[in-house]
Amino acid sequence: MPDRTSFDLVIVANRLPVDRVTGPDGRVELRRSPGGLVTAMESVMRGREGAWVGWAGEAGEASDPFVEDDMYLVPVPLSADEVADYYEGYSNASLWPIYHDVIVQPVFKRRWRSAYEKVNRRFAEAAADCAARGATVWVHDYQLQLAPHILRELRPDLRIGWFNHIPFPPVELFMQLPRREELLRGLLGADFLGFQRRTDAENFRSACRRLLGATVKGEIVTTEDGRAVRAAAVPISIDADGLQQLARSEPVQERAREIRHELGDPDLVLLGVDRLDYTKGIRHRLKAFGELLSEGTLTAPGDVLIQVATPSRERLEAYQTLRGQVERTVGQINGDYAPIGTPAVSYLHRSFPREEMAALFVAADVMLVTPLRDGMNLVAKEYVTCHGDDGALVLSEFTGAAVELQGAYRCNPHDIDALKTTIMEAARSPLDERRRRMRSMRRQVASHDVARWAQDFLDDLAAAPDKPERR
Ligand code: ADQ
Repeated sequence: MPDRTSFDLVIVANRLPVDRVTGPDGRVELRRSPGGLVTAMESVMRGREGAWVGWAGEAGEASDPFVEDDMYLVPVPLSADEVADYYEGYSNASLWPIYHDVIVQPVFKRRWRSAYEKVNRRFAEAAADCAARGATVWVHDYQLQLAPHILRELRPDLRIGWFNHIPFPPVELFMQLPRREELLRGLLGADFLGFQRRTDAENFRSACRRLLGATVKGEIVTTEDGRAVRAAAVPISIDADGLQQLARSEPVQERAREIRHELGDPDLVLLGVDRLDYTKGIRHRLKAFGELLSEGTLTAPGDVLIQVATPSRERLEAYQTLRGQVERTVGQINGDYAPIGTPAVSYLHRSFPREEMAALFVAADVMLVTPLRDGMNLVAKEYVTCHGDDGALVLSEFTGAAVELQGAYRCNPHDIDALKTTIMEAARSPLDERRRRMRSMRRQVASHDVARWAQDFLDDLAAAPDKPERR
């Protein structure tokens, strides 16, 4: 247990790895917080003594720092207004749509932008307070794009890195953001900027060139004050070993058999696992599945779809609309095609323990990962790691994972006819072909796991071009 208050490695992310939840009786309990970032970072922090600065998920006063799982956790307070303005507003209703191809219309409000800056400063100050001299500070994601610059002003001795878990948009979309130059300058406060794909890093560098007039040579952007900042791809991954062991364990294998049995022992189990987000292409997937049933290419209850749709950002209108659309479509498909007692779509709108997720991956013959845009998509990597050789992955071209997982059945989810063809190709492909594809993808993920990602990022950060004044 760390007995210090200054650390050589400090993680700064919107959320802490655990949420504090106050029950109706006033009792506080800690709950693992949702999302891909926490899944990835947990295994990185294990075994390293470090601090993690983030919001504990409840509006109001923050508690004092506390130690959990050998990590020193520093809660950053957010008022109810700040949750609405910085998090739900600017982060998720302005930035998120712009960074995901404007699938829904972004909303800009000056009040949200002010809150974003204020909160970024609070995170940066909290990190500055617990970082040892010369420490490495690793800032995460789109909610904290101003923090690197603020942190550098507060603590020029620090080595600062930032990783973007979501895509970075083409400059034509990025340009829509009011006060866009300040975001770029905010990021350029870092020494090294990591992105999921090369294209994302290129988009960032182009934005610096076009909007700041910065000099860009290869992966290096030179800032207005003459510092050199590297922006490059470091694709995130999963704890492949740990997950594979879990998936192969007898309880998980048994649970996978039980899931198939509970579904009525179908011939074909398709699976979708996503946060209920408009970027994930859930509607397109349901449309394709519904049409395959209506044409009689697939028939229930022999062919079924399990759709896990984790509740997400439920106070935002775009998410409420999506939930309504998805639930109506699921109802329609079941109403039209499912016999009594066995749904064609098993729809699960809640969170599950890791064991149950692994069992679902083992149970599914074909995994459908069809986002319209996704930074990486860890679910694709989890499926190929958990499932045996006889699985098949249908994967959207618009995910970061598509760059690495060459053995997937690639699809353009906007093209419903092509999506249907790809789903059927994956479902009907000969075993030797599926085996070849699954093995190559599993090897790729195993050799590029989350530990390697973190090490690569930290190595890149350590090796990033130094500030001129330090030389
Ligand atoms: P997310 O958009 O949250 O992450 P993703 O990469 O798919 O998306 O990660 C979701 C994680 O949550 C996976 O580990 C998945 O197994 C888990 N999960 C999903 N539904 C669940 C449920 N009902 N119960 C329990 N666990 C569930 C963001 C970016 C991605 C990027 C990650 C990591 O949008 O593109 O891959 O960060 O950088």
